[in-house]
Amino acid sequence: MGELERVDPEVHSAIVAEEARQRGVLELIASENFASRAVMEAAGTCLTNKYAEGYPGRRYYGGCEFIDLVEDLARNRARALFRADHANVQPHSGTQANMAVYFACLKPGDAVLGMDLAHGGHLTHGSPVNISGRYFRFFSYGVDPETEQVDYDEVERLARASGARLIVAGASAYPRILDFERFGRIAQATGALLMVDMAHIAGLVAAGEHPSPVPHAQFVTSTTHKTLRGPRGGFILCRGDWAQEVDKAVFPGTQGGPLEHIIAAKAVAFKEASTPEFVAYQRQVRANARALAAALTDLGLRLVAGGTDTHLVLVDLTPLGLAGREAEEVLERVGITVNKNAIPFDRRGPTVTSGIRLGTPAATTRGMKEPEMRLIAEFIYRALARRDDEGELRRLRDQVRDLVAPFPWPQAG
Ligand code: DSN
Repeated sequence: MGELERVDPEVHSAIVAEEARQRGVLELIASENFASRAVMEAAGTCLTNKYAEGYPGRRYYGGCEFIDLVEDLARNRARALFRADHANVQPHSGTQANMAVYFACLKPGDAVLGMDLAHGGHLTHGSPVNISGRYFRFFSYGVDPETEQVDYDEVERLARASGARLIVAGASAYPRILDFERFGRIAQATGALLMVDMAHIAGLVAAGEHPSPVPHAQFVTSTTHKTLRGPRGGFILCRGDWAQEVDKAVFPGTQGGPLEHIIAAKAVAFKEASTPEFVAYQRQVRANARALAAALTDLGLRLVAGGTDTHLVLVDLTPLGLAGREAEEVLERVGITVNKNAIPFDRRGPTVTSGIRLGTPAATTRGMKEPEMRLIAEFIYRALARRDDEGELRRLRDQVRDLVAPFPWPQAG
């Protein structure tokens, strides 16, 4: 019996059950992944015991010799991986990273232009229910109704009309390449700063599978746990002339003690992301998303923006007469985990939605390739089209179990 099981059997059994769930289902949530054993080991260490407010060499606590080593490794690896002037690896999450950049370069009430959450943006890009939308005057751009892709002329028009001090680019449900070079030109032409939130695509960027925002933006924020496949957390890259402001905005501006065990795990993830194996993995993530998109389209489903260039696919369920919430529930019953997601110009609210978002990072980590993607598309279609047929749903649950069983779960000890 392990120590956790002895001390706290309730937490232990919930963790064991969650592990069985992760192993036994097909994980298609676009923002999830399976971190490696090495990342998990680093996260579960004595570094959790240490207070280290401040930065390497300038801490408010004694005993930081080894903590400094770890944080320097993480910072230097992040800078090298993304070819950035400066990295801050302390943000506890993507939201914290975004808040710190706002705190570094804006005053309350400043005008900011970000992507509409309902068109694929993120809560922290100015949603009225988020602190970003409460403290700053956010204006939103969306996608073109025809192409369902960002209309850059419209972004430029809105940037001028709003007098935005900051433009925020980046999305959580946008399946096409974002043109960061164009965003950079718009920011320059309108006198705005540019922040790119690359949380979803950071792994693709690291591997050269998506153009990098770093040369075009003063600030790049990210999480570490999505395509990048590290521990749950965030980080910020910025130009050298913003380094001090960004560091001050993270600590003491918006956070206290950094989570050094998680920073150690981030360092491991940045190291893993600089290997040829990681580049091959990201290539397969995209190839799988394209295969999934093509198979879903062949089965008659409509995809937002006509397909994908990235790791995710957004399915419009309107032609099936189905809401996203219902589809998420049906798919969960057959062992396929997805999330309901608004589609552009959605007529349903955010807790119901007309779409589902599918992503390939986790399934690709388990080793799945194009043939599995074609099967997955067929399973999804059958589950949605025959959602009232209990026998078919039972058969599909067995087929999903058989599909995932031979693919190793990377965290197996
Ligand atoms: N909640 C994340 C996602 O699922 O995309 C973004 O923060």
